[in-house]
Amino acid sequence: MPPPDQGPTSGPSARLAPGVRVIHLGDRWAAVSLQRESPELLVIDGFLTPEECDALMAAALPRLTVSETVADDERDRVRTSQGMFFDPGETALIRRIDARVATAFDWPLTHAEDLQVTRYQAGQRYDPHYDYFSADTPDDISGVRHFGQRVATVLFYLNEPVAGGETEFLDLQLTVRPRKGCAVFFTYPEASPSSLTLHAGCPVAAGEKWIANKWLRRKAFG
Ligand SMILES: O=C(O)CCC(=O)C(=O)O
Repeated sequence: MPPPDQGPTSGPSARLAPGVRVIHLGDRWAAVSLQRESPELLVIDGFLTPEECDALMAAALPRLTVSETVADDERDRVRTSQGMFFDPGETALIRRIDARVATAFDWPLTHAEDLQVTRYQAGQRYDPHYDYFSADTPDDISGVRHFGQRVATVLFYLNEPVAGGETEFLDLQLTVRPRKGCAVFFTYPEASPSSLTLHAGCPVAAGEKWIANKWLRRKAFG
């Protein structure tokens, strides 16, 4: 485990050889249905069980508030959804998911934000954005000095909207359709557009879309 003020030397990664189609999550194995390099991007089926997805949505529902973005004044324009954060290690389920993320992507639990759950209703979306913080948002850059930059995202789909709600990676010409329990992992070791991680949550055309996010940091968080 690295000291809290000093990140691990290399970044989070599944460290899978090209073409490997399974990943060990610690307590279970899961199927890798897509693997790309530069940036490392994996789609992992069954990272969460359907029951775990249902339990996360039920626990999050009464605590949802309007979602924020990296720049609050932008929130109506770029992200229209409701969200909440679980407290660190709040329940056995949260601890289990944290442990799977740490094992799968070889990254200390200390260097990760709390699990966020987001609900999009019909018509809601998240416009194209990067997950790292930029120098254009001074408050966030001050957070980066304390907690380190974000270096990877784990995005979990908790349900399947009736229509729409795909995640689009604009630089990669890649569209991922939400499938319950599936996780998308992608890395951006450099906080720059050269990471090719510009992505968007497409508008939900019908039904609801529920996701969870875990962002991994360069330094200890919290
Ligand atoms: O909703 C999606 O598919 C993408 C969500 C996203 O980009 C985010 O939460 O940072």
